[in-house]
Order: sequence, then C-alpha cells, then structure tokens
Amino acid sequence: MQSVHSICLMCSVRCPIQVMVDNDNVKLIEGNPHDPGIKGSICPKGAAGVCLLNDQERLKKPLIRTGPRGSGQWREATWDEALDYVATKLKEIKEKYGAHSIAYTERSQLNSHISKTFMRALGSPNYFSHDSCCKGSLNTAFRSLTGYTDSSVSVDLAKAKHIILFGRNYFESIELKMVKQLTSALENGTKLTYIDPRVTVTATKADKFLMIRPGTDLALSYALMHVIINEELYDKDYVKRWVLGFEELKQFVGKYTPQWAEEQTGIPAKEIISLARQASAAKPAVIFHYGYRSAHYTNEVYVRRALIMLNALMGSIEAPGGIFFKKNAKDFGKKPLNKLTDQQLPDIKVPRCDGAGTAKLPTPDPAHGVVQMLPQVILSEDPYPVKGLIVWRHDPMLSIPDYENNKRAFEKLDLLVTIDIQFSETAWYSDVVLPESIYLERGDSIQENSGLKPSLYIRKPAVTPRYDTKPGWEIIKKLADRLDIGHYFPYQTLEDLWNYQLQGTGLTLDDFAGKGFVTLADEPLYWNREDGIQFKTPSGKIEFVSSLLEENGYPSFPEYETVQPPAEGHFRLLIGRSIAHTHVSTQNNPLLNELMPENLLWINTKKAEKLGIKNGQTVQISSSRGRDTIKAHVTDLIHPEAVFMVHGFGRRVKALTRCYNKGASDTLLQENISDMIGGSPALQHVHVKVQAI
Ligand SMILES: Nc1nc2c(c(=O)[nH]1)N[C@H]1C(S)=C(S)[C@@H](COP(=O)(O)OP(=O)(O)OC[C@H]3O[C@@H](n4cnc5c(=O)[nH]c(N)nc54)[C@H](O)[C@@H]3O)O[C@H]1N2
Ligand SMILES: Nc1nc2c(c(=O)[nH]1)N[C@H]1C(S)=C(S)[C@@H](COP(=O)(O)OP(=O)(O)OC[C@H]3O[C@@H](n4cnc5c(=O)[nH]c(N)nc54)[C@H](O)[C@@H]3O)O[C@H]1N2
Ligand code: SF4
Ligand SMILES: [Mo]
Repeated sequence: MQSVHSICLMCSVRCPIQVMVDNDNVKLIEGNPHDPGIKGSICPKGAAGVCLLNDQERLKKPLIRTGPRGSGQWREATWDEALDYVATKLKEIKEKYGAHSIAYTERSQLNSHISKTFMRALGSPNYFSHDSCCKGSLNTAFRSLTGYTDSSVSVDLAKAKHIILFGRNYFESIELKMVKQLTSALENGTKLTYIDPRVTVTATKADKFLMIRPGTDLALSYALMHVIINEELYDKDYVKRWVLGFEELKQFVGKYTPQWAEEQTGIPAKEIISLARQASAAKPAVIFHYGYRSAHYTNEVYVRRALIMLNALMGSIEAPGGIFFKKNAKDFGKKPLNKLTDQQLPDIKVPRCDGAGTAKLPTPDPAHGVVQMLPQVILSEDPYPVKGLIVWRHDPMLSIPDYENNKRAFEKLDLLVTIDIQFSETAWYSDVVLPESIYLERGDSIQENSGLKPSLYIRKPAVTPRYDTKPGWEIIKKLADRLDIGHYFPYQTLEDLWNYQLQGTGLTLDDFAGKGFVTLADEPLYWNREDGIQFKTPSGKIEFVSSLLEENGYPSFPEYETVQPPAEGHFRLLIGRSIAHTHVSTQNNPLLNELMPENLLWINTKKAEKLGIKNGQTVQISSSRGRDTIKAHVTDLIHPEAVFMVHGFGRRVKALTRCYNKGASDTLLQENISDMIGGSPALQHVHVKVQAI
C-alpha cells in the first residue's frame, strides 16, 4: 500500500488528504495526518470519494450532441474531434459578434488563473465565477468596510470566548478545519449563541438558541448596536482609532430599540439586551460571525455589513479570538507563487455584459462578475449578444435561481460547452461535453493557502485515469492552442505547470514530498491593533460611512423595512446544506445517495396540521416560477413562517439514475432577484404554497 498526499475535491473546502493506494486502486481516503488543522480527520463526503473513481455513471469520453438540447442524444468523439469542434464554433462567434460574445463560468478553483488568462487572451471581459451566488454580498460588504474581499478574512474560533452565529451552520455546512476548532473551543468553555429560524445540528450544541423570524437579521443587528452604543459597551479606544462614521451610526441606531426589534424578529427584547452584554463582556475575543453563504435576501449586503460592524464595535477585528486578515507569502518577506495572470495580457475595453464594475452594477466585484445576470443578458441581448458559454466545474442551470428561465436562456446559445466529471444539468443541455479526470486521477495548480500562518498545498494524482478523460488545465491549453493563444500557457505537463508556479520562490517539488504541504511561517502574524492594521479603504479605517457605497449613491445605513409575513398557506422557502452532500455534486454518489437519497420539506407542526399534512406525506410545493413534489418533515423545530429544504435534489437528468427525480428542486421554485448593491441573488426571497396531494 502506498500513501499519496493530496487535496480533497468532494467539496471546495480543499481539506488535505492522504489517499491509500494499492495496485492503482484507491482503498481508503483519510485526512492528511501531518496537517495541524485536520489531524487526519475526514468528512463523509471526503471518504465517499472512493466510490466516485469507478462510478459507471461518470462522463467517460468527449460527447457531441446529436439530438435536440436536453434529449440525451450524443455521439462519442475523440478529444481532437471535440476540441476542433469547439474551437471552430468559438472562432465563428468571435468573427460574427466579437470575442466579448463568449462568456465563461466556473466554480472558483485552483486553476482559476488559467481560466482568467484564457478569457483575457481571447479578448473577452466575461469571465464569471460562482462567487456571486454564494457570497457576493459578503464580498461587497467587506470591501465597503475594510477594502478587502471576504476571502482575505477568517475567524479565530479556537481563541474566541463567545461566538455568535447568524445561521452559520458549522456542524452541517462544514469546513473541516473550522469544525475541529469550534469543537475544541466549545470543550474549553467558549460560549456559543446560535440564531436561525430552524433548529440545526449547530443549534443543538449552542449555549443559547434564538429562533428568529426569517429575513429579520438586520433588525436584530441594529438593536444589538443600539444596546452596545447606548450602554457604552463598545471598545472605545479601538473605535476611536479605527472607525470612520461612529457618530453617524450612533445617531442612526438611536430609534432601533430592543423592544422594536422584538416585534420584528420575534426574539424577546431581554434576550437581545443580554446577548449584547454577554458578547461585550468577552471582547475583544468575540466573533459576530459574518456568515458564509450570503445569498438570502435583497438587503443582504447590509445584513453582512451590520455583522462586520458589530465586530468593529467589539474591537475584535485583528484581535486573537476575533476576525483576522489572512496573511500571505509577501507578509513574511517571501515571493508568492507565479500565476499565469501575472503575464502581460491584452487589455479589454468592452464592458462586462452583466454590468459589474460599470454604472449599472458599480459595487459588486467585477473580478467574479454577477453570474445570475447571465440568463437575462443572453435572453435580452442587452448590452450585446452573448452566444457562446464555456462552463468548467460549475452547474449554472441549477446554481442560478429559476431553472426554467435558465433553460430558455441556454437554449438560445450558439455554443454551450461543459467540462465536468458527470452529467450536470448544464452538461445535459450542452453542445459539447468534455470529461475531466477526477481529483484522484489528476493534479492541479499548487494551492496558496493564506492565513495567520500561510502555507502551500499540492493536489497530486493518486491513480491513473479510469476513462478517456483529461485534467482541465490541459483541456484549456489544448483549446488555447487551437485559438492561437497557446503561448499564454507555457506548460506541457503537470510538472511544467508546478515548476512555473514555483519559479523564484526558492522552493522545489521535493519540498512537498513527505507531508504534501510547505509551511511558510512558524508563528501566526497579527497586525498591531494600535497602529498596524492595514485597512485598504481610502481613509485607512473601517468605513461605517462607506466611500464605496456613498460614492455610488447608496446609503451606508438604510432604514429598516419591515418583513411582511407570507399569506395564509404560503411560506418563505429557506434552503441550506446537509452533512451528506455538496451542493449539486454528490447526489448520485452511491455511498452518499444511500446516506441521504432525497430531500424533505421541513414544515412547522401547527401549520402542517392546519393544511392537513402528515409527517412523511408527499406534498406539492409551488411558486410563481414552478412546482415540484416532496415528502413533508413535520416538526416543531422550524419557524411557522418558513419551510426548509436541502439544495441539490429534484434532478432532471436521466443519466444519473440514482438521484433522478428524487426530492424537489429549490432552483425550480426560486425567482432570479438580486441584492443589486451586494451582488448576490436573494435565494430566499420566494414565497411558496404548500398543499397536501
Ligand atoms: N438554487 C440554489 N442556488 C445556489 C445555492 C443554493 O443553495 N440554491 N447555493 C449557492 C452556493 S452557496 C454555491 S457555493 C454555488 C455552488 O454552485 P456550483 O459550483 O454549481 O455547485 P457544485 O455542486 O459545487 O459543483 C458544480 C459542478 O462541478 C462538478 N464537479 C465536481 N468536481 C469536479 C471536477 O473535479 N472537475 C469538473 N470539471 N467538474 C467537477 C459537479 O459535477 C457539478 O456539476 O451554488 C449557489 N447557488
Ligand atoms: N456538507 C456541506 N458543507 C458545505 C457545503 C456543502 O455543499 N455541503 N458548501 C460550502 C459552501 S460553498 C457554503 S456557501 C457553506 C454554507 O454555509 P452556511 O451559510 O452556514 O450554510 P447554509 O446551509 O447555506 O445556510 C445555513 C442556515 O441559514 C439558515 N437561515 C435561513 N434563513 C435565515 C435567516 O433569515 N436568518 C438566519 N439567521 N438564518 C437563516 C438556514 O436555516 C440554514 O440552517 O457551506 C460550505 N460547507
Ligand atoms: S469538507 Fe469534506 S468534502 Fe469538503 S474538502 Fe473537506 S473532506 Fe473533502
Ligand atoms: Mo457557497
């Protein structure tokens, strides 16, 4: 038995793993025992990677569509044939409409520097990532307050004395390293307050659970700020040194009393006062967690801003046990990895088709784009036609709300190409499907892991590919060669790519042998809270009054708008993750499918009784966008205004036989409505009707 150190890709958290290999077969996947954060542990999805390898329902060969879109009629092709076909079509689109009529979307990944280079070299501004649909509004909130994106920030759970989670469901929507930190913090006496309209697994581990009316977190945050400022519970020195706009906030929250918030949120005023006092007693080692998925409501950017501002009031930004800025190689005087995007690339003058970074959508991050705008852009051809779409490791058909609308849009494309490992819903509607080797069969670009102690990790192939598949970095390179932009990709092999990245860093591939990673620092680095925090805002401070927002005509503190309860027989549709599945990736995995074969609709006991719905009964769920059926899970553990389902089910692709038609699809029911300031879709804006059938 041989052990290979690599990086998991059963979800995008990228835990370091140790793959046990015998005779070119994977016997076991464990956490990398050398990694100080993971210490050998693995989650159920990570362990289930074993049965992805030999899965007969994976994509096995390049495919070219022969029947109507979505009919499942394909012919197998050689790689040369499939890539020639794609290149010819791309050239045609470029000639007829211009390069900007080609868009590209992916789940942000280790090879994103390759994707971005491909688009720049091609001459199109329309590179998208999934980011807006996950945490775009959090990104904008952080930039508006600190000048940094959310991906430059993390939380020091291990040293915190009190952690307050607003629906950050750590124990089901997991990041393994953070779960380990949180578990040990709780064992050491850290207080946990959990706020959700639903009793999650994380709620069961909390010292205090507060069931909040869905969509009212901003009211709660305003009232917490009110108490903290009124009772002078904030860190005065820190606020004086680092905060711009404290007096304006003080004025603003004056009217948002705990009594007022009780009416909005359903959380008793005395609980709000007590939370503000308890949190302040722990400062600065206190975390008001700013959340992970931040694609819930149309006021999302302000919810996230309020949560980050609470941390600033606690003085916990850049304090041990608080929020910290991730440090990278440069902060330790070392050269970072080279990226293909460091090259001199063509300048692109045409604006993005979604309007990100232009007067249309000035505040969302143009580096990621606002991918949920794509269907509308394709359908309306405004500001210009988008005719070609390349999709890599992303399923926009299911990950952008309003499935039927997405389908209509994708049907209008001249070319849809998907690089995936299995039939995603987008692949099913594509013209060409290019099968990627799975993470156990391939290597990828080296990972730069920033943090208090930055490090580098490497994904290495553990076994040889089972089918006629290729790694994505090779697919893009081969496509680039056919489009005469191959010279921007100066590698032939995986080793070439790694060596390109490592050039000038003083490190070699040998440094990764043994453990699978390289640590770039011995001690954690915090900036000095008195004078050393390097905020990147124009003022160099935490901008409560935000130049990013105000300069674009948006208020820094919007008045609270009351959330109206749904009509009789209707509910707000909440969504989330389960420990057993990754978004839309794992529902067909034999092991994980057995663990959780379908999703259920959580509905409050009293409401269910009124509608004549019994536990386990199949119900119809409908919205303005579509309808589906699902089994009811009748429970006291959810707020009566809401129903809840796990995302990723209700699949329509027949080729995935294990998950085909099991449970219901949230995407089918959701409206494509966004927080236009933050950039995220309001995935939980929709009200649904639930009926016994
Ligand atoms: N309706 C709705 N939309 C949502 C959400 C929701 O809850 N509901 N959640 C949002 C959030 S938080 C996120 S992060 C996004 C996630 O959105 P996506 O990124 O679309 O979802 P994933 O399930 O991570 O993966 C997408 C595709 O990657 C493929 N894949 C997995 N491994 C590989 C690989 O090694 N190579 C290749 N080429 N493909 C691979 C999978 O088969 C799958 O088809 O969705 C967002 N959109
Ligand atoms: N097992 C597993 N783990 C994952 C992932 C996965 O697919 N599977 N994906 C990863 C990714 S990309 C992401 S973005 C994260 C998501 O991590 P989280 O953001 O923690 O998780 P979600 O499951 O999207 O939503 C969490 C909770 O929000 C609650 N909620 C809904 N509405 C409200 C509200 O109005 N107020 C409050 N306070 N709570 C509300 C829901 O009931 C749900 O329990 O998980 C990551 N970890
Ligand atoms: S959380 Fe689980 S599935 Fe995700 S990377 Fe880590 S081990 Fe893999
Ligand atoms: Mo996400």
